[in-house]
Amino acid sequence: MYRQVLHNLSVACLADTTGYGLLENGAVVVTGEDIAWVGAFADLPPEYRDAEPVDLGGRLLTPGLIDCHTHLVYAGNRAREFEQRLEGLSYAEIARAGGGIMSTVRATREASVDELARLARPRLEALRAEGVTSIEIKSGYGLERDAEIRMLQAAGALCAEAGVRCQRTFLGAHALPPEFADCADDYIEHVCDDMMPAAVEAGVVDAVDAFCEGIAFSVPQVRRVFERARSLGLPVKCHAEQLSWLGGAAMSAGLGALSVDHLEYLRADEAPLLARAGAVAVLLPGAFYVLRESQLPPVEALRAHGVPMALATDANPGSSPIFSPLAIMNMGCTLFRMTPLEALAGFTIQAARALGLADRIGSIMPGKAAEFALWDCEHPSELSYRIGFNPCAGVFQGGQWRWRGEAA
Ligand code: DI6
Ligand code: FE
Repeated sequence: MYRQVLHNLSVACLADTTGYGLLENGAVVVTGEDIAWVGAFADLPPEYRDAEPVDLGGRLLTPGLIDCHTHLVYAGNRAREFEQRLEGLSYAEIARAGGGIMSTVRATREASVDELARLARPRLEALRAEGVTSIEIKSGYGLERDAEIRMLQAAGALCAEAGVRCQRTFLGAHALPPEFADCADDYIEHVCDDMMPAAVEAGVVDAVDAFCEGIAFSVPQVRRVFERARSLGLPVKCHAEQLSWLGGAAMSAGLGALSVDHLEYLRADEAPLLARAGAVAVLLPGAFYVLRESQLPPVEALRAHGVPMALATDANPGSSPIFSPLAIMNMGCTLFRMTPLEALAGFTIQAARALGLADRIGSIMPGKAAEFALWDCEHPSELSYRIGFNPCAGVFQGGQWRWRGEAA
């Protein structure tokens, strides 16, 4: 099998979350698509001395970034709503008036799989230009069986064509569609008994999510969705305590959720419960920033109790029209007081845990997939430091380099 030794580089291994695991004058041996060895170049074992040398010019190598919470596939445009919020309407008021998520739903229902993939392609390219090699993409703008399936088909096709690792998440319980106005329980039954099994049958679902919120679904409704998902053998994750406290995070963690996401209104005394359940807290400072939220997630309590904290873009047309993981890392530090190490871990090893894929991706260790981002940086703290400057030189995935700026 083809073997290469990447050398003349610093490596931030992120093998655990206590430090960057920085190796100066490091080397990484790649066999096919897997990492075979990592260490100081001076210690390269004799059996790898005939591997093809690849000189990386003294740059910094990190695990490929993992964006573990996105709504990347959608049609339509919500810039007008951005203006309305600036004129004084709240996100929840716009949603209640039939705008917000429902406005994206109307456009998404009209779009074919090809059209959805075409619209999402430049968004995925923006993420990849900043080092993303794995992404989670949710449905949730179809809110009817076939439109939800089309969204997930588009997500899969888009990522397959780009060579990006993808987790597809069924988010049928994202908002109440107009066909079920005032009948939320009936819609939840439809999600559980028709939409979810059909999407699973179509082979497009890797996980199930729900929006547990006053403007969306209650804790008992989300519990029904998750119990159905578990009965189909699917992992669950939850949009919880974003705009208010309902207790969705604790309920989800109790059902073994991979992650609970947003969490601005999580109570500090719930952190031990998340820690015990092993749920990852996925923090989304982009939505916090765009919605001009003032309630901070209880980061200190999460840290103190050892709850793994991931970061993600939440890329979506409403609350987080942000396609820059580096900007999100900066926001994690500036707005949420995370450290640059927590921010990088949040986009690598902790994000891998949030997807249930930590045995395969998220750190540079022998046996894991060889999926890297290469940076013109001297130190990993630089990745959280700037806004609007992209030092990514390229990504390595599927056994090959994609240099930034080179045609795909
Ligand atoms: N919370 C969010 O921030 C996104 N979905 C959700 O449940 C927003 C989706 C949108 O506004 O289109
Ligand atoms: Fe979201």
